[in-house]
Amino acid sequence: MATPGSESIWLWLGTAGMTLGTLFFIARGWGVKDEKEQRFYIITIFITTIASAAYFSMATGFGLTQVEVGTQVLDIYWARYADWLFTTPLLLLDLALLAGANRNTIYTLVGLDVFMIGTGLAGAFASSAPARIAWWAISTVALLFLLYFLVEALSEAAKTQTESVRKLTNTLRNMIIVLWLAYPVVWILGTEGTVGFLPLYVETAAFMVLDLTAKVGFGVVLLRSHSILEEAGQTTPAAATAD
Ligand SMILES: *C/C=C(C)/C=C/C=C(C)/C=C/C1=C(C)CCCC1(C)C
Repeated sequence: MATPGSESIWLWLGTAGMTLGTLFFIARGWGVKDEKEQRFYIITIFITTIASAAYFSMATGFGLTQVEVGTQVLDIYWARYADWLFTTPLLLLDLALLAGANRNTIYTLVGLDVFMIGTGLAGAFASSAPARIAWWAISTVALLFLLYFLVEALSEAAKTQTESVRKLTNTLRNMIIVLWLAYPVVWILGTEGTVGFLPLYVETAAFMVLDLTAKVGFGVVLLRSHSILEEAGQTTPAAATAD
């Protein structure tokens, strides 16, 4: 446990943003009776709830530790990984359920994702710069496999869905591709990569904007229409007869 520096402003903003997002989703989901639609609300509310607790822990210093790498002492916000370990699989679950993906697809996505966050965490704690970069590379390869699989498997699954569900699936999938690819870039250029191209202040702001967009932004887009979510998982008549 250590004391956050001036970057704490971004962590408090992150806490506030995730909390407001959670309250918004709860209010919006309050009267939802359809069981299928409720799943998306439950998952998304957990995502922002976990993130708001993680941000609070970072803002108050509980989620911060220091790691020695050679002569450098790095400020590492370990609570990010605790957050991501749960929230990234839940984001993938939201999308997979929308696309109507089967269990094997879901397990593969979640497996790759947990491996990616786990190896990223190892990189954050490794005590030599080459080891940190090696872990980063391993984690980034996992991300690339994950995104490839996401495109392949979800497009296939979404074929059986209605037009509006398919469109929403594609929008959310594209959000994931663009936003998630930015994380390893911020990481390697920031404190964790030891080159310190991005100071901790800037890095913390960048992760905060990414986290809010990838969680609250994602949730707003996903939960925008009640009717689309009710349609999710109902195969279209054309698809039902196709095989
Ligand atoms: C809400 C939080 C989200 C969507 C977090 C996503 C995080 C990643 C895609 C992180 C990826 C990483 C790598 C690919 C390599 C370096 C370490 C990580 C964990 C930053």
